[in-house]
Amino acid sequence: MKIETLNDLAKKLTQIDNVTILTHARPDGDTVGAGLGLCYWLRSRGIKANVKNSDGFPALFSYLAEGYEDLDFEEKTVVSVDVADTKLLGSPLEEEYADRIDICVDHHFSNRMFARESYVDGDCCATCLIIYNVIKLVGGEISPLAADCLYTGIATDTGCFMFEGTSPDAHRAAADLKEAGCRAAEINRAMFQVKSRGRILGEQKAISTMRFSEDGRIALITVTNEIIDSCKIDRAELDAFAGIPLSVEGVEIGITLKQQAEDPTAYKASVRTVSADAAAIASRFGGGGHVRAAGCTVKGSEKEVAERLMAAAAEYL
Ligand SMILES: [Mn+2]
Repeated sequence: MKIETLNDLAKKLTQIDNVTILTHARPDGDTVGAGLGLCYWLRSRGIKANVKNSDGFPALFSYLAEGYEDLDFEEKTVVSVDVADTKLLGSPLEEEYADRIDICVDHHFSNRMFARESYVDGDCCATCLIIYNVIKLVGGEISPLAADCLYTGIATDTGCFMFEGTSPDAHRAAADLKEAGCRAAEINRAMFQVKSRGRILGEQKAISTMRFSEDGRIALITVTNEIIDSCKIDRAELDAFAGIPLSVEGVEIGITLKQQAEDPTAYKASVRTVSADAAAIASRFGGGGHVRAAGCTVKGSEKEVAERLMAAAAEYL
């Protein structure tokens, strides 16, 4: 069943207790921020809540879990945040919870509506923004740590407020969260400025593979398994490589190929665009995504894959 309004969602989230909050595997700032932010807020209202992730919480987000400890209670309600499909829960949470999620809060249009009740706002920049809006609606206090959580999700899902879809609401929420005590500058530095040494070295090697076509309007880089292994890059850090080609002046379509560890003849392509339809390009190869950011997997030699993708992209300039 659909939860139609934010009001209805707020009502439900204030009437639950003994809550397990589920976040998606390979966690990002939005799922971790929404999970812990909601958890802290529920706890501040005397509601028992825990947050779970199949992969645990990455060190990158440990500042959001300062002082967090699981509470002991008999679970009554299961809520998922930023999870578009139960598959994304990963193992073991998928096996354990897939068929018994009570409330789903999400901002992906592609949400599979797997929960008993779902609130999905595909126009909202971040699940953290939905949680923030709920708290504002109920009129609750936001602790500095909860503010850190919600800010992190909004900042990361909007690419530090740089993506086209960043709404005025996202900026207003950020201002408000700053007033609530969030460490915006520190978070921005940790999320958007600091990189591991491996990542910097990997970027250097990946950039050296950059090739251009269509008078420099299309750029492509390849991150091979050799680069990933020799630079000891955490696979979680690889997502950020997708932005590199588009950072070159004059480039309108940027493509990043990632050789797959399990199958070296398969390349996962991330397509990023300034104004072209990235989803349309990716769908030519059986993939999909958003208008400015999409992905697909293509098999073949690196040269073949690169040439096929660049040729397809040229049709969308
Ligand atoms: Mn999200």
